[in-house]
Amino acid sequence: MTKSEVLKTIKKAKNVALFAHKNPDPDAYGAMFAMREALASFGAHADVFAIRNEKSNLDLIFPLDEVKTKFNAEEYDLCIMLDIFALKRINPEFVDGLQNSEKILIIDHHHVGSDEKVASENFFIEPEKSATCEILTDLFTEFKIEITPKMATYLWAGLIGDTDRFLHNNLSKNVLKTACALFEHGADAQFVYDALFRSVSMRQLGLNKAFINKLKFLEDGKVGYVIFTTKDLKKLDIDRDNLYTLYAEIVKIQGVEASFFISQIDEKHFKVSVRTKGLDSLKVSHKMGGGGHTCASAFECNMRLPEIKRAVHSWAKTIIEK
Ligand SMILES: [Mn+2]
Repeated sequence: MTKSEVLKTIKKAKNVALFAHKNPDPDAYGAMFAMREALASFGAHADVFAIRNEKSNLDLIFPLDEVKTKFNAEEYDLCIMLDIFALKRINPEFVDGLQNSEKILIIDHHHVGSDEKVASENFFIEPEKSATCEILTDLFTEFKIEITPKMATYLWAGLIGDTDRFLHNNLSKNVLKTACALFEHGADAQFVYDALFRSVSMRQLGLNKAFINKLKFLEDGKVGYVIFTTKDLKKLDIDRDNLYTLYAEIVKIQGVEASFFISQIDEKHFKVSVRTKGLDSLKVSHKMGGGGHTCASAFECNMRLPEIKRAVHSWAKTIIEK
């Protein structure tokens, strides 16, 4: 889709349902809530759909009490999927409804793998962008949709979240331009920083301690990994959804080129988050049926703990071989 086709589609809609990927992060929520405001500015009604995690620092930034969980496709003339292009990474509760919906528009920045399916023919995907919130800032600016301070704060949270405060290698001139623009539109930058990065709970500290104790290395220290089982999480009184704060920590270690953050969903089901300093993480994630970006991707697999412990050795070999 061209930008003007995107604009036409959203301007025509009266009732819009907004979706993002499971376990929404600041970019997912930022894109949905900013889009909701944009739609309201030209008279359309929009609802944000999400299965929210337990209360967290994200509640400080986004009005998460307003998210809806029961989706009836007939009530909407347009569904917009933000920060996600594939139905398999949407909460299963919403998938049937989406498949029956009148029209789906996708706005995303994830790389589409050769064997992956985009959920609609109406898509606007820019994989070179760091965040969906970066894409939306550009679109709103070009479409002359006013970015209010509230919208700027949502978009800023997404930009800061997906670049990890301009740390990741998805940094570009446009990221910095976007940051400047949002700042000018009144984004409450310090408030977002405090909420995202200066609000560590004692429980989180306990998790950090366990994380350091569990760290293991392979391939002469070039690959690091941790495994958190459901038993570990119960002991720490931590919800699996809170682990994402640690996904990018292992590749910060000197000499580590790639990392696997492995967490157990149930007895035969694990989630693996892959991070690299530049190596292609998708070599492993695409092979395992997942997706994402070169330096940050993820997949889920049906394995038991002993199998996972063996598999991580072969993933480590695959990811570092040139
Ligand atoms: Mn994103």
